[in-house]
Amino acid sequence: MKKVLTLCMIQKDGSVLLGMKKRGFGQGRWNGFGGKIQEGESMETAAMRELREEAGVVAEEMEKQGILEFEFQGNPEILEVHIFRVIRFTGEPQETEEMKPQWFSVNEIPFQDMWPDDEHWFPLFLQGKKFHGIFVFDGSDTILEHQLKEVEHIQ
Ligand code: 6U4
Repeated sequence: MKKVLTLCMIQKDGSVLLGMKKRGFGQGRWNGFGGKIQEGESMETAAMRELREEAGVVAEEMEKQGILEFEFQGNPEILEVHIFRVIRFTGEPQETEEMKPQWFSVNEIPFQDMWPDDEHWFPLFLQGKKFHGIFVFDGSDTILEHQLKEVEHIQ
């Protein structure tokens, strides 16, 4: 059983926009913006909608940069998260019901208050590299095993 999710990341002038998730999955952690795909949406349209709903930002150009699979021990459902880099956008980030957005310098990413996998793949993301990864979690704080590799192309 696979559940496909989107995750939008914005990097601009040496900073990355993250949102403090106020509710739902990943509550209390800084993260990119994204979520589930609704009926009739393409993955990219879904990613853009979530970015607008959660951060008040309209993406004008995006590029897929990574695919990560997450498995939680004891749970047959696998999350497949497609990570998009937002290349151009309009609008100022705004706090919404779901997220409190904030810019972080690339040297001060708050990894201790993020999903534990982020520390692994952020360096590739920040360098503009494309990547695939698999992370197996025990609960939401412990990574039991992982694989991460740089790839030439993302499907
Ligand atoms: P709704 O439908 O709003 O109740 P919610 O529980 O808020 O859903 P969802 O499913 O919309 O969450 O989005 C979860 C978001 O978290 C997606 O953008 C993917 C992202 N995500 C999930 N696991 C992650 C992980 N291990 N590391 C990471 N992002 C993750 O950086």
